[in-house]
Amino acid sequence: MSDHAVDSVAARADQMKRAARELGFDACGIARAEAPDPEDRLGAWLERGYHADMAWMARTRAARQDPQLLLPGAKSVIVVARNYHHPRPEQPPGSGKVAAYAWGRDYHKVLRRPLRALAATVEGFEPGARTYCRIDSGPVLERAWAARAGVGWIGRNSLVLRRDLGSWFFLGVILTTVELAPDRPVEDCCGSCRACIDACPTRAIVAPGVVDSRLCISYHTIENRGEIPEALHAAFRDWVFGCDICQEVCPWNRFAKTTDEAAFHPRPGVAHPALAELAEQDEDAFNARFAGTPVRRAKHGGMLRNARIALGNAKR
Ligand code: B12
Repeated sequence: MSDHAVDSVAARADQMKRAARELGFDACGIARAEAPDPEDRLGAWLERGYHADMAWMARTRAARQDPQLLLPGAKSVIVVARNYHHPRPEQPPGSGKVAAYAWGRDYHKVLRRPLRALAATVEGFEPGARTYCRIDSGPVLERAWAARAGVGWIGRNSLVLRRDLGSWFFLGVILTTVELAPDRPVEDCCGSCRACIDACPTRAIVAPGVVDSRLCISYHTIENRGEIPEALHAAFRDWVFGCDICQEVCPWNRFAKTTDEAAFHPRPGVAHPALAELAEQDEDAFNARFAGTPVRRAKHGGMLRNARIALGNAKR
């Protein structure tokens, strides 16, 4: 490769990072589009059944591990992070808790446009350049890419962490056929801390960085479309959608700053819905209350189930 080519891959990478900042992203890093998971951690996770009933995780295994299946000719992977942190509002008595990522407008919708605009920047570098963009909606190992791109390190709770933001951020990924200078992974700063492992009330973090979804409150309250095993009910406490315990206890989250994206600020009635009301709410009321937020993913029936468990816990 000539010096000029090296310069241009570095200059293009810098330009991408500037564009990402201008579009409101809090961090941006670049990785080579190599196999993201050579140790087959995803395979081991699936073989142990840690994906619970998320059959789509098993179905898309090959694509998650090979970027060439998603974008033939891919050379680089651009990873962005967007802070969604906002302090938890005061919890009224008799209410349940919704995970912070779901308090505002759905992040898929908020971040789609800026991610597309960032993709347009890289497409402008070369005639015929192609991109594949996803935010939590494609068969992409977003956290493995984020670690490779130096956007953060993978914490014991399995979340990507940064010294400046903690873990309260969404990830977005762009695969591209354009070559860009890659970044280096950052140092793992968890040290000997095991606060998240010890705080999880269902012991869902079965090894550092490994979550068994069959035990995870987040999985059951968001993704599980069936019954929640009774043995787990008490540990769910007042969580009715998602769970933030393994993030709330993380010392790095003390450094989190409130997001400047107003769309992620808590909407009235979303962070702490009244349990008695939620457990009786009809489908129209559910849809109206949570319109445009990620909470819709649990569906009306799922939220009734979750609210009844939390109501039972409140009476214990
Ligand atoms: C399936 C899924 C879930 C499942 C399973 C969670 C899990 N830990 O795997 C459930 C429903 C439980 C879940 C819950 C949550 N999720 Co989720 N989830 C996903 C999804 C769609 C796939 C994750 C996945 O591939 N899991 C399978 C395992 C095997 O992969 P992995 O944990 O990513 O691990 C890989 C690498 O991290 C690597 N690895 C692991 N350890 C190490 C160590 C080293 C040193 C290295 C180099 C690599 C490495 O190995 C694995 C394979 O490569 C991603 C979006 C995406 N497409 O990636 C969002 C995503 C991971 N979720 C996200 C969020 C916000 C959450 C919740 C916080 C929501 C909430 N408040 O309730 C919780 C957190 C619970 C937790 N501790 O994980 C964010 C995380 C952002 C961040 N800062 O990390 C993501 C990235 C979505 C997004 N675009 O923002 N989630």
